[in-house]
Amino acid sequence: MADDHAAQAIGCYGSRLNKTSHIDRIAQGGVRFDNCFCTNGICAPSRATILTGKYSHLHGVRDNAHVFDGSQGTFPKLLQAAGYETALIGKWHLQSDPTGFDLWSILPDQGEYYNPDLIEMGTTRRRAGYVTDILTDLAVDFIEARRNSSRPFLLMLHHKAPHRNWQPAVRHMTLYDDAKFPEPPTLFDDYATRSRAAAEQEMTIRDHLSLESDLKLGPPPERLDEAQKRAWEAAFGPKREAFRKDGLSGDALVRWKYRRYLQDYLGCVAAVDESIGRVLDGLDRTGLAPNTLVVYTSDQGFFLGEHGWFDKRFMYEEALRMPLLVRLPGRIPPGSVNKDMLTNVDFAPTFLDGAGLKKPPAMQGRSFLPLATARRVSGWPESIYYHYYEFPAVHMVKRHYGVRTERYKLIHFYYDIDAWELYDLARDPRELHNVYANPAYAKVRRELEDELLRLQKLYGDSEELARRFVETDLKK
Ligand code: SGN
Ligand code: CA
Repeated sequence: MADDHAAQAIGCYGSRLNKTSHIDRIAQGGVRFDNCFCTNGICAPSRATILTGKYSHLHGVRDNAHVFDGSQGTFPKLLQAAGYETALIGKWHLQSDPTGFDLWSILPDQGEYYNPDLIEMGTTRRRAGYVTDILTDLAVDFIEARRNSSRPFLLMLHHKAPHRNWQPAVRHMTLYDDAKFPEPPTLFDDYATRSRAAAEQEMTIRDHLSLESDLKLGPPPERLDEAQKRAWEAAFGPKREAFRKDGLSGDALVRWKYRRYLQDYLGCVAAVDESIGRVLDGLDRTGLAPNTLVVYTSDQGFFLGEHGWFDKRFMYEEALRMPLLVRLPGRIPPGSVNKDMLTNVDFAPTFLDGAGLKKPPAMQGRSFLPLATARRVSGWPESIYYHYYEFPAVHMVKRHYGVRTERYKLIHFYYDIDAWELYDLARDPRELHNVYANPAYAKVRRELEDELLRLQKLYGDSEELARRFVETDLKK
């Protein structure tokens, strides 16, 4: 799993920005899911959902400030009980110590890109090098060690990259210096027709990226060693000089920021792609590949300039969609593509299914493995439910919940606002025209409102519960 890796920056999803030849190997050998969505688009809630197979209001991590209660049921615990050797390497972000793992090596909180600290089974130590490489070394060591074991295993490798503030490995610092990136048609979005939630966020490329740290016009971070600092200077120093000389402003400055943002974001992705190649090679070398379920995903999507934004959180497409590639030789036909609607709530039941285990009744999702082999699974859900809570907080994306079907999306923003948005994704894939008040959509709107209530009831969420959480969150 990567952190904040959008499908728009993955080759096999049709990226116009970069190539990811190693990540694509998973899709070539398995299935690419085109409609996988997160149910609450930030880090800790998504991770807790993946572990528990439950929505945020049930596992308790509704935003990044909540501490995960590690005594609850998770899929790693069930695999462990079934004899699996379980390991967790990388970003965790759930604040309590991991449970259900025989071995864990985690980054404290968000972790650092260069010379990061790792908490290894409770003991903190600093490791020299670049975070994506260090985590990959640990993962490959774990895979190599399986040669001497007859036990099945679970390995969760959770990269920090390409999370903000996008610091690439030394070897990738200038990788995109000559690249020209196509501009998203909505880079200069004016948010007309939408609720004020879209206009009032704080995550625009124009105003909310810092020149110093995000766009690296400042000095190298203290944490770098001397050689890393020299490489940093060599890569970013000339950009600082050019910036001073050019004196850009207005839209030209936005375009410059957009380009600098993508250069570093994609630079970070490049190391993640190499990492996946090394992990897949490790599985091949040890002979484990033919009998291993391999999954590549990200805790949520990300805006790469669409609507003028970076970051995620909104129920709009780029942030909502999770990349999801799954390989299981012998069970999933190579090169498949699936368009059913699934969510991160379905992950835990799927992983249990892959191991031949039944999901406990308390898990809310269902295994999507049958989707990879059958053209249609009868009774598969045709809509997904979303609920985002972290407000007021960094980036100021208002609380909202909603439903997405194959064609439509209905969103309700609440708390310091009471606003509805409705999108016809077939006519308006970029979500620029809110048709909630359009009489031509009255029937669609009623149907979606019913569907939203049905899903809230099904999953045990409600307007009233949302109001209660506002009170408890604000008291914190
Ligand atoms: C940090 C980032 C934010 C980001 C959150 C949550 N700022 O606060 O941009 O939205 O993490 O990200 S930074 O300047 O410190 O990078 S999450 O993926 O962990 O949910
Ligand atoms: Ca994230």
